[in-house]
Amino acid sequence: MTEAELTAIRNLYARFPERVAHARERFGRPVTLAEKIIAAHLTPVDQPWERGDSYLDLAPDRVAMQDATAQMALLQFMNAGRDKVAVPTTVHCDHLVRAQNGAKDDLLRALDENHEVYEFLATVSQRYGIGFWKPGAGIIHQVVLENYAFPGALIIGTDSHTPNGGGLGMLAIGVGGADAVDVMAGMPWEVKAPKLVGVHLTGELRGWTAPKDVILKLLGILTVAGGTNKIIEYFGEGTRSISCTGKATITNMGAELGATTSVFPYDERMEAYLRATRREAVADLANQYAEHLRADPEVERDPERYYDEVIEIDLSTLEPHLVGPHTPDLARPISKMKEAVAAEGYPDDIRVALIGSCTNSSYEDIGRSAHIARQAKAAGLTAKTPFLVTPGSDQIDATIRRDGLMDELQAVGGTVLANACGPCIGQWRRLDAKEGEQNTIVTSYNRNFRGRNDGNKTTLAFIGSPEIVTALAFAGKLSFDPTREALPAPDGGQVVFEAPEAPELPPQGFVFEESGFVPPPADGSQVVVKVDPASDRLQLLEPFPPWDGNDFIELPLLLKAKGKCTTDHISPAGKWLKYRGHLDNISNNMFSGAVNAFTGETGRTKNLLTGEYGAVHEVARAYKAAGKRWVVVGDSNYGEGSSREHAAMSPRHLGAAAVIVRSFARIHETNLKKQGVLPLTFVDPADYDKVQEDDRVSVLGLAGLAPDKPVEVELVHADGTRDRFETRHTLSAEQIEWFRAGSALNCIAARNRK
Ligand code: MIC
Ligand code: SF4
Repeated sequence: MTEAELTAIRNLYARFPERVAHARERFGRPVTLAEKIIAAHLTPVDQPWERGDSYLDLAPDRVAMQDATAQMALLQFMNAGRDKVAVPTTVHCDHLVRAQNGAKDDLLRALDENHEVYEFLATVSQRYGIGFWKPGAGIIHQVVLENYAFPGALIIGTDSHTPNGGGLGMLAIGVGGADAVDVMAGMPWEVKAPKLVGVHLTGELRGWTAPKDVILKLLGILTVAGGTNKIIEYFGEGTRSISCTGKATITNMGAELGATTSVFPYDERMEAYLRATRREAVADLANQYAEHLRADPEVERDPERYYDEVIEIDLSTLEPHLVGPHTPDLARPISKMKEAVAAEGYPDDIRVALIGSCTNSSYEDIGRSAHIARQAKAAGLTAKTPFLVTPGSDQIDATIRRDGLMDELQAVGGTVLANACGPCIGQWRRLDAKEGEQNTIVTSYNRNFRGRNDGNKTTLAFIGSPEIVTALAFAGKLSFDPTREALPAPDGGQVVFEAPEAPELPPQGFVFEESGFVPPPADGSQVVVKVDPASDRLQLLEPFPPWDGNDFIELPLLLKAKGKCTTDHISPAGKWLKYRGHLDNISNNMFSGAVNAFTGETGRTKNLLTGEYGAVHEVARAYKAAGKRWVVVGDSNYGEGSSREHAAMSPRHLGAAAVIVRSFARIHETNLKKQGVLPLTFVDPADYDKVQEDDRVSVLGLAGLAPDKPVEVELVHADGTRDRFETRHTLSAEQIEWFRAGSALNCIAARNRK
């Protein structure tokens, strides 16, 4: 930690007492933790703040970006007309490493395959004053937790699991690249004032039950849309029974609720983590300001008065859970898994078990898994399935190696992968299952959308805690309940696993690994940013054209998507991650995972000019070539999942004028706004059913587009009949300017030119 970083923390803390007092005064009541942190970051201090209604302008303390999203963010930033980033910023190379043979080989191959992209990210970072974490150094969220997160902070990150930092008592929020560009360009960050959900944790975590089970349980209660535009604030004595990294698992996966972010109150477990990660000075400061880093005491006594919604979870009776397949909110306790396997016909044989990822690779997680492995080895068992381990960072990796935990996992058949995203994001060269083959895998990751891990839409992925996944690897059966059942041992006896136990922090301290970090030079103005004009991986951006001032009249319907349409459906990752810096090339994946509501087919649609069916991106390109823009219609929680703005930029690039859905996920809706695409929601969700395959769509009254004013949409059906209905938008006055200018970036660039 540098002196400048410590000074910034000191200055922020010094603001807390006054800002918090001001917030109490304005609301005329005690305030919650999230409210305190927001109050300390408002810019200006006095602005309208109605939960669920106003837009807040905030000043984040820092920006973090991972390689797959940083490319597009930084290509945009280069057009913003700035010389240097306005706030501390880091880039982390984690998503582009493919998992195949194990850490060493995989990393070498990644350095070779992605050479050009890493070179771009390294030079653009140097040029604009950004810290650069090299490939292999770790996954963004783990590295941020170890180095930059601190209680009371506000950071934004171009990755939906940025809320991982909430485990250390901060508001860490996932955003699209264009939001990061605003902040790096010195502008405030804008967000809809979130509603607050209070989650009251009582009792104590113990035995097999892990922090992961808290969030899996909550997903079952709130579902994948239940957190949209809300902050999940945990409170109650149960919070103290969860380690800092365990809290981070819970807040990380709060992204799966669609929540703006999640946060825990500052406590001694966080203090211990700060000290263990060599940030004693931050721990001392946090202790000094501790009362501001927790909700006011009245909040816990009468939570209904302060939160929009309160949920109770008793940790003492919470069972380990497994969720899936295909969605993280299909939750059930492990004791009900046998029934689910029988009733749903899930393949019972587990083909691969995977632990780690940004969500679950703490010292404690690996220690608890190693405890299971140790017991298995003593009984003569080895893993029945391939067992893949992804450490979250170099620091964790080096520490668990030193302490022998890695050896224990390898001794029972574990393969250690690079400290990177790998199989979690489809960067997995899986050789044991064929495309189209139904099969079961278990992971301790956070997402399990179709095709997510191995690109195979018929793989069923179930998510559980690392210790449960490890135990399942020895059974090889999804229906096995390690908390109650025994496994046959080679000596003819039976093995019953004891509940896992492990220290939350390494007794001998962490091994510090900083060789992966390149700080920016004091003056980067002479650094040349490398982008080869002939590259197929990087492409400089052209500004999108401004709105022409006319209504959208009878635009072809490109696609009506049915059911779940996540960003993985709109712009899949896996093999496509390669093109994250090349807008035209990546656009060839556009909507390739979306289900066509008329045909049930995936990734194909009718070209209304020719009547023929084709890949959605091809049809879009045909419209573009014919000088036509187009409209997409979608279902509920459209754009759930990733922060990748490619899911908005590709549509914009190929001609999207408007996207009309039943409801949006937060980050994706903002991404569409940023890129100048109109995001509209049906006022009456039943109007979705009026949309027919050959429709032309008009969006009317755009000259009068104003905040909170509904927008009229007309469908012109093939037989000439019409349907008219109202849609809503959530654009603020400023966001309407983005639409008019063609994108938010066009607005910033125009301002910086003045
Ligand atoms: C994810 O977990 O889906 C990712 C890959 O980390 C994404 C970011 C991306 O698509 O690059 C996310 O969560 O935002
Ligand atoms: Fe990487 Fe997976 Fe974490 Fe996303 S969820 S940052 S892909 S490890």
